Amino acid sequence: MVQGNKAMSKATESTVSTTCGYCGVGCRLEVHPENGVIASISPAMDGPANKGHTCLKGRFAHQFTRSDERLTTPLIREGDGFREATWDEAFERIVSEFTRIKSDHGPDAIAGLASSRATNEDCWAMQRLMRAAVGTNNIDNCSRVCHSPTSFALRRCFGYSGASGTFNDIEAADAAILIGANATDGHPVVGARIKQAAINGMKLVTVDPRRIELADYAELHCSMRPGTNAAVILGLANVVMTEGLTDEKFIAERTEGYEEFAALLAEYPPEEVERITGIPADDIRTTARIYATAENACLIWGLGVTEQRYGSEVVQLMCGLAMMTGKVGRLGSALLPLRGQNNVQGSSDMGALPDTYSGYRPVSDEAVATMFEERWGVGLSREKGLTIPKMFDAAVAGELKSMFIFGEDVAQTDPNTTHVIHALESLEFLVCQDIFMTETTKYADVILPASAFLEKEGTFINAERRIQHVAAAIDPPGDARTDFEILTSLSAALGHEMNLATPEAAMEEIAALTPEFTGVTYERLGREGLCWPVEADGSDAPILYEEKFHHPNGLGSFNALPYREPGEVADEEFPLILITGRRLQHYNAGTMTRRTRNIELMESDWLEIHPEDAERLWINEGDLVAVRSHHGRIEIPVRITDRIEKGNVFTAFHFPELRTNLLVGDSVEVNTGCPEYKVVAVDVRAMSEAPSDTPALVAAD
Ligand SMILES: Nc1nc2c(c(=O)[nH]1)N[C@H]1C(S)=C(S)[C@@H](COP(=O)(O)OP(=O)(O)OC[C@H]3O[C@@H](n4cnc5c(=O)[nH]c(N)nc54)[C@H](O)[C@@H]3O)O[C@H]1N2
Ligand SMILES: Nc1nc2c(c(=O)[nH]1)N[C@H]1C(S)=C(S)[C@@H](COP(=O)(O)OP(=O)(O)OC[C@H]3O[C@@H](n4cnc5c(=O)[nH]c(N)nc54)[C@H](O)[C@@H]3O)O[C@H]1N2
Ligand code: SF4
Ligand SMILES: [Mo]
Repeated sequence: MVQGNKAMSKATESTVSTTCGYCGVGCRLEVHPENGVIASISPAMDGPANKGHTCLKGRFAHQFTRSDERLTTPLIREGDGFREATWDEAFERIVSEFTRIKSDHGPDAIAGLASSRATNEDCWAMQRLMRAAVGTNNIDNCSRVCHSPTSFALRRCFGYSGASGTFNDIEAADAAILIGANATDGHPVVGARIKQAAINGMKLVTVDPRRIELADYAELHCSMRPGTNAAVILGLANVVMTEGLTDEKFIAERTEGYEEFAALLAEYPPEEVERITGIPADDIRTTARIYATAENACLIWGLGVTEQRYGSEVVQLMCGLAMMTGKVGRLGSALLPLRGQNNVQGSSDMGALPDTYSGYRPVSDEAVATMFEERWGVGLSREKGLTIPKMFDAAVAGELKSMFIFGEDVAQTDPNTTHVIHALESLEFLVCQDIFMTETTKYADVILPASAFLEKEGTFINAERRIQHVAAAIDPPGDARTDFEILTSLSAALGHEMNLATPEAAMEEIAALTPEFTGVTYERLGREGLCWPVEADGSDAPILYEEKFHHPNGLGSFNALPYREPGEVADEEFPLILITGRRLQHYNAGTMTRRTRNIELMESDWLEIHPEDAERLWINEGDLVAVRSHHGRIEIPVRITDRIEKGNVFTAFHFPELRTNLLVGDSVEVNTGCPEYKVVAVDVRAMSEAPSDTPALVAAD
């Protein structure tokens, strides 16, 4: 397969059409390699999500591919460091350790993480490796810490785990509510589409505790207390109900459970919602009217909704709001979760999850499990595996002995760094497969050098459920191999030969075993891609639920879920709420963007604080401050801005040296285990005033 890739990239020295490997927008790119390196990248004019545009990451952040710091050879731990090794040595080590751990403790003492940065075919191989070669359902991906609440809620209310429409709904909508998503930074090309639509007359309402850039283009910005989204949605639905703005026909013919939902709404009049959320009652009324009276309107959301203690409940309430107004199932009326990583939709669709096979079919489903057993020729576990937070707990408890972490930097990006590092240190054997050394690889026993998206073939699925082709433009550096080759050959070394010679063969298997992918072939994907479910004849589904929901009775379900307080609240000792999120210039762990010229645009991070809080705390612009939470302490310079509300502070998590996630605790979403990254009670002090010690921390625990 490596040879296949090499041959392919040499054969196409001119232009290679592919899909961006950063965010879930899924921009199509034209890559121009020259002499084996990437000379430039331009946007594909016919890219369905980007229509001739890109952001600064997709277009310019490719120099990381030729960074001197790329991993180019397998590494094996030796003392405090690593020594270079051959692929055979690295594989032998993994096989002998996995075999030992399996025979001593059983296969469930091993767990794997699949990379949502990698392709569907890579993630397919990874979940198959864990299930069939190792024998466990301990497999998860970063959707856990991201939009798993969205997936849970959409399946429960509507049936499918994915947006109900595409980004084309934005231009077709007369109104939109953007809640908990900072699209101009996180999904810049979609942010630009929302901006343009607003300029062209779409009525936009933004709901966010920060005055995000898109608030400047909105009809109304609702600034709210973090963690109170449920009350906001219940308030909007209350107004819709009391003002008679419901779509009675839609409710009667297409849904169930409305009576109970309506009964709950009576408890959330706008004045009560103002008390909980801080949004003026009249703004709740205005927002509800804008949404409900528009002929077509969209609900668009991000992590401000999901990375919360009750995130999956809020998404269910949003489904209720859409159904009671009949705003789902047609062009311009869509529910659009802005999925994060380039392939987080796909890695989950592929079944890189502890409880489901591809297409979200439970591992306990006898018929499904038997079908996989027949195809793969092995017995498969019917037991649900561990989610990411549970893996770390099990490692600390001594029950989980080994992890295989493929393309995730958990020691930087997962919450409560102290606990994560304790977990990684507790493992007997850790394998990492990445393109760079990371915070996580520091704890590895074996490191496998892999390839980035510009160096391999496969497919990604964007936030529109759109399956798009990914092509290799250059070769992997040194002895690095494609993720697909590593995973399939490691599986064979572990005794399970997958017989998947190429990523395309993997897609054939995915299509054969997964109803939503039945009609998918590389040829059919073409330049436009296909939005799953794809029928046998190749027809796809940009708009879901036109006639019925994907439930056995065809009905959408309302769920009556009350507002509940977030897991952490400010108190005397920790009087401010820290919100974490993203910056335009950098991407998640930052391993890639920090190794491009984006670093010149943003060298490090800062803490945003409101002018009145800064004054009260004797803090000036640029001062270094100490930020302390129940869980840890960091130091960071401040920027004073009135884009953040009094009482809140904000920073991102792209710079390992700042260690933001030391501050975040163990509070997770009730149904899915998604961390509550968005609400952390903290204390901020000028360094001169700050207690520098741990004693205060111990006392707080
Ligand atoms: N440049 C860049 N782009 C990225 C990424 C990146 O790291 N950098 N990462 C990618 C990934 S993995 C993801 S998941 C997406 C995430 O994209 P977004 O979902 O847009 O991500 P965030 O910036 O984390 O959070 C969004 C907003 O939620 C708001 N918020 C916080 N608490 C609340 C609340 O209680 N209620 C409401 N309504 N809002 C709240 C924050 O103020 C913030 O503006 O971005 C993807 N794109
Ligand atoms: N405080 C705070 N923390 C957060 C969040 C937040 O809002 N606040 N958001 C969370 C969210 S939504 C997410 S999704 C996570 C993301 O967290 P991660 O998934 O850890 O972050 P990434 O930087 O996207 O990528 C992980 C690793 O994949 C490697 N990689 C990239 N491409 C490839 C490839 O093709 N193959 C291989 N083998 N490796 C590759 C990169 O070098 C990197 O080390 O962070 C979470 N952390
Ligand atoms: S918007 Fe997202 S997919 Fe498009 S170029 Fe930027 S990072 Fe890539
Ligand atoms: Mo994410």
